[in-house]
This record gives sequence, structure tokens and C-alpha cells, in this order.
Amino acid sequence: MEQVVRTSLEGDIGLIVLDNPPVNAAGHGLRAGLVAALDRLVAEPAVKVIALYGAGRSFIAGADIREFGKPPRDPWLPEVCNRIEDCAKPVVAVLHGAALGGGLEVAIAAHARVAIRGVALGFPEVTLGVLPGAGGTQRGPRLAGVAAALDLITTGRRIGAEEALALGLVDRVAEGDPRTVALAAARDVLDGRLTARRTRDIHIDPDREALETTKQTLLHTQAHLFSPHACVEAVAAATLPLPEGLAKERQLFQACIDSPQRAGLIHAFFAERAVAKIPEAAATPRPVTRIGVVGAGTMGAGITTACLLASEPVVLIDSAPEALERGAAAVARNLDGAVSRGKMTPAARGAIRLTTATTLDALAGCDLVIEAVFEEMDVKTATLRGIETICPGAVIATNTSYLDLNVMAETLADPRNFLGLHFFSPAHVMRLVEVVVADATAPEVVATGFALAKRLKKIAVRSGVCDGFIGNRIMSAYRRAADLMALDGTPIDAIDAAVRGYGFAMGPFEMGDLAGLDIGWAARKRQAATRDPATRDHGALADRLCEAGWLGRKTGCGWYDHSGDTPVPNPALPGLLREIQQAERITPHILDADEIITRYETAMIAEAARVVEEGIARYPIDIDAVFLFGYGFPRWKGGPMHRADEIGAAALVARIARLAQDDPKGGWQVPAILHCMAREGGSFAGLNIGR
Ligand code: T1G
Repeated sequence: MEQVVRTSLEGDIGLIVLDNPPVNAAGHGLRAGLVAALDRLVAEPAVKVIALYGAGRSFIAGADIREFGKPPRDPWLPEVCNRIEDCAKPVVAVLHGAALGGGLEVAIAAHARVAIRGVALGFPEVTLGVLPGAGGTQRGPRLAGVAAALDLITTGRRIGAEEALALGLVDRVAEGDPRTVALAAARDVLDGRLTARRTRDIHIDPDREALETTKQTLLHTQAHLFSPHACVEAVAAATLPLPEGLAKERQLFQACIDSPQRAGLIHAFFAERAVAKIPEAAATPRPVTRIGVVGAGTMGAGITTACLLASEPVVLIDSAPEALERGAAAVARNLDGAVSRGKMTPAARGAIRLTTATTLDALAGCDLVIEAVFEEMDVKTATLRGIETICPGAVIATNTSYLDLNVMAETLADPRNFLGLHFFSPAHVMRLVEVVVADATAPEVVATGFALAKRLKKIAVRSGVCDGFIGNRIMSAYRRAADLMALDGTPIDAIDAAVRGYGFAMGPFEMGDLAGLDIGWAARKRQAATRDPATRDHGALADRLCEAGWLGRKTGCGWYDHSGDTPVPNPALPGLLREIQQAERITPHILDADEIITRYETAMIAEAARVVEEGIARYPIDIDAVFLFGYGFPRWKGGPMHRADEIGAAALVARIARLAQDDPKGGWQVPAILHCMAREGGSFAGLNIGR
């Protein structure tokens, strides 16, 4: 295997180059190689100073997070850092690309640091459910001070070379290639132009105020998380002698590693990257230089905004002049908002290329067109035919949230060019895009959809064709469970509170009022013909609200009455409920928060299991990505499939069987895949292997 750590001599300078692609993660090979390289150069009489730098695109990007949860292998990273700091000869570290987590900890254990402009530095461990476990909580405050170290360690934010210099984390900012900068820095250390010192020798002033302020803030903002509070406790130990502080850090780090939140957050990290590994990845995406959007409603304006934010030229079409005007105005507001939030520069705002028109012929020259017209099959198919006529050979995408793409494809002369790009509202904010692959979609068209999503800085997940694709189909299932709980008498605000307590930003009824109850109403009407008569009509109460014109926030009242300062449950609910319960002979029973979550989560997992079983999602981790990045699933829980593995297939089978017994018409059925896992072992994580 190519040596991941190499040494060379340049006169009295010993060079150590780290070469562990793709990001120089500090896996066992790099750690062992680094210690061996240090020993070699310390033993080499000619060497007076050692310079350490990374090959490829970065310095060390951090510990190898694939090793987390596995038995650690010597030398541990803290030991490597101690060896560097204890080294008898001065060690200077040169940082480029990324020096994050364990990478920055290696750097601050060195005796001097030079950052090459453009490098990203930081302690992102807290975003992974852990804390800097290789001395960062002890050496960071010694270099940058307690307050600055607390900020970096508890937020995980990245900083550039200049800010790191100002904070004292690096000694110099340079330009150039790492090797050249390393030789110059080593020379300067020898000539006294760059001071080398052991970080542990730096005196640290206690800063009780910063510690207490941060502690109180986090108790308020991050009460649901474990590691941010451990970070504060670890930094508080920095005023102890280094060995004691490091021991405290190690103990807290291990507690974080043992937390289920670490497993969930690491799973989320890899989910964001795994979804890009699709069968069509080898296909060459079609060039996209001019994007058309047809339909200037909420979604069309959002998609247009998303493209313009990525400096993609857009032609926005709407046959109704006033709708086009409203849409263009919404785009302008969105872009102005992006500038005021620092998400877009005024120059980029001024350089946007947006053409608007009321007829499709203005699409001429577009090589990708997205339709976002009214969710009605005839309207969609007519629009698709019109687009294909004006833009023959272009990639044609539908933004439908549930209509059958294979039916739409029948209307096209060349369905190979056709796919779904299901954006989530607001389309210029939500990171998720479901790339829906119809039977005839060509591989390069799928690859084009993924390439566009990447340019828009979105996370694309590949989906097969079914009602609701991955996300909305599964959401319908747990939304149904919530409706049945409400029908049985559990107050809607208790259900919402339980779901918020689970970690969602809002509960299903709050969400319904925000999105509009008419969306679900249309879906229930659409699905009425195929609804299993053996199951209960979960929409009875929601339908009564819609029939009364209570559609949510947009009408001032839905599940909640929004007329006051804070929403209160619709006063009409108890009466409507009594009528329905009497008509359907429902014996009311109120559930506690635990049972609410058990039903809500189990409905979500059961439908997700079916989506995997049917191949709509190729891997369980795709479902996790959809819910983490499109539905606000709490990141520290990893996603529905990760949660399913935590609960265990046997326990889930038992749960569903109990629920089916409690409510025989509640639609509770055990998916075959869960039965199989419960019987023969296996997990959803196991199905992700080989992705
Ligand atoms: N460990 C293992 N694999 C990693 C990795 C890591 N730290 N970082 C990236 N990868 C993989 C990634 O999964 C992908 O794999 C490939 O590298 C390219 O990554 C003791 C405990 C460095 C900014 O949190 O932020 O140190 O998909 O697509 O967009 O205190 O990777 O190709 O198979 O993201 O150019 C702290 C995490 C760890 C940094 C580059 N460090 N990485 O972004 O490439 S904890 C981090 C990143 C720690 C110590 C503690 C980014 C990047 P594949 P990529 P990129």
C-alpha cells in the first residue's frame, strides 16, 4: 500500500508529508506512520527542525470518523499529539485545504503553525456528537483564549487563515504550495524568525464568565444535545495541568462516543455523501446552460430563485400575466432577502439573468426545463408536450409531488429525456431534491438531475415512481397515525408537543396549518377510490375542517385558531370530534407522549421499510437523507431507518402487532422485510453496505 506518511531530508530540515487520500483522515495508518516518521527524524543527527504538511487537497481533515465506535487502535490521536509536543526537535505544521478536528489538534500540538491562505480551520466535532478529543479543548484555549476556544468548539464553525492568525491559533499566513511553505517555515524556525514553543507551556487565564455564559446559553439552546455541554466541561479543565486536563477531556470524549447521538450524527454525515452514489453516476450529465421554469406559482418562483442564487440563467414562463408578475416579484423578494442575509453578493444579485414570458416559445434554447404548473395530470401533460415541441432534445423535468411520471412520459415523443425533480417548499431554502427516475429515463438524464442539484447546493436523492415518492409517501403514513390518534381523542396540541419533544421543529397539525389543509384534502380525495375499506377513514376530522373552510393559517383557522397572539386549538374541534366518535362508535382514549411517539415513529418506520422493500429508495440511507434534509427529522437521531436499527426489528414487529391488536382497522401491518430481519437477523445498516 502506498505509504501514507513519508519523510525526506532537505539539509538540516526533516520533512514529513501526509498522503492519505482523499482528505488525509487521521486513520490508524496515518497515526502510526506519523509517529514512526517523527522517531526517524529525531534519530537523524542531520535534522535540526521538522516540518509537517499534507499532500493532495488538504492537511488532516480530522480523525477517521469511520473508526468511531470500533475498538481504538494504538497510537491514539491524543498520544500522537503528545508525541509531537514532546518532540525534542522543533516541529512546524503547514496547513492547507482543511485542518479540522484532529487535524487542527495535530497542528496546535506542533511548536509553530503556518496557514496557507484558503485553508479551513475548526473543531467540527460537536456537529458529530463528540468533542475535540486529542487535546483541542486543552491546547485551543492556551493559544486562542477560553472565550474564543469555547466559541469554536461549541459551534463547530470553520474559520479562515486570517481569523486563525488573529486568534493566535496559527503564527503566520502564507501563500504557495505546502512543501515550499514548509521548507521556508522550517528555515525561519532555525533562523529565529519563527518562534517555536510548546503549547502546554503557555499560561492560561481562567475565564469563568465565558464558561458560565456559554453554559447557560447552551442549556437554553441545546438542551436536547449531549456533546455541547461536555465541550464546556472539557474546556473548563484547561486551567488544570495539561495531563489532568487531557485526562478529563478523554473521559468526556468517551462519554460522547458512547452516546446514541454520536451514532446518529455520524450517520447523518455519511448519509449526505452516500446518496450521490447512484447507478447512473458514471453517465455524463448533459450540458445545462439555460434553464426554463414553467409555472410562476410558489414552487416555480422558488425553483427560479434557487437557480438564480446559483447564477444559472432562467426563463420563467406563466401563461397568466398577473401570475407571472406575482412570481417575478416573489423571486425579486427572495433574492433581496438573500442579499440582506449575506447569502448573495450585491454584484451577483445585479448580474442575475432572468427572462419572463407568457408563452412557451420563449423557452427556445433552453437545455433543461422544469414544469411547476397546477398539480393536475392533463395540465401537466399538455405543458410537457409544449415544452418538448419548443425544446426538442432538452431535459424535461416535472416538479410534481405525487403524479405518476410513467403516465406523463407516455405523452412525450422521447421519454428518455424526462425525469422528476421534486423540490421542497420553499424551494430556494430546502436542501432536498428528490430526483425521480421513470421507466424510460436515460442514465445521463438522471446524472444531469444530480449535477444540477449539486450546482444548486442541494442534496439529491434518487427515487422510484410511486404516490408521493419517498418523502411524501412516508409522511402520509405517519400523518395518518396522527389523525387516528386525534380521532380517538388525544388532543392535537398534545400530539404536536410530543412530536416537537422528539426533535421536529413542529408537529403534524401545526405543519398542516402552515402548508394548508387543502393539500391533504386533495390527496385524500385522490386516494379515496383506492383506500382500503377495511381501514378507518383517518381524514374524517380534517375533512370536516376543510368543508367548513378552515384550511389553516391562510384562512386564519384550521386545526388551530390563529386569530390571537398564540394559536389555540380550533374551538369547534371537540364538537366535531364528538359527532364523529358517536357516528363511528369510537371509544375515546387519550395517549401519553411516549405512546404518541411510539405510534408516530412506528408508522414512519413501517412505511419506510416498504419503500425500501419495493425499491423506491435503493438504500435505507437514502430515506434517512430525505428525512434529515427535507422533513426536519432530528439530525442526532440519524433518520427513520437508523432509528429502526436502534429499536431493532424484533421490537418493531412486536410493536406493530400490539398496535394492530389495539386498533384492528388502524392499518397496522408488519412489512415483510421487518419480519425477515426479526427472524433471520440483519439490519437496515447492513443493506447500506456496498453502496
Ligand atoms: N473521516 C473519514 N472519512 C472522511 C472524513 C473523516 N473525517 N472526512 C471526509 N471523509 C470522506 C467522505 O465521507 C467522502 O468519502 C470523502 O472523504 C470526501 O469527503 C479526535 C474526534 C474535509 C471539508 O468533521 O468536513 O477529528 O463519499 O465529499 O466536499 O478530536 O469531508 O468519497 O466515500 O466531504 O471536499 C472532524 C469532516 C472529525 C471533517 C472535505 N473532522 N469532513 O469536503 O469532500 S472528528 C470533520 C469534511 C475528530 C478528533 C475528533 C469534508 C471536508 P466518499 P467530502 P469535500
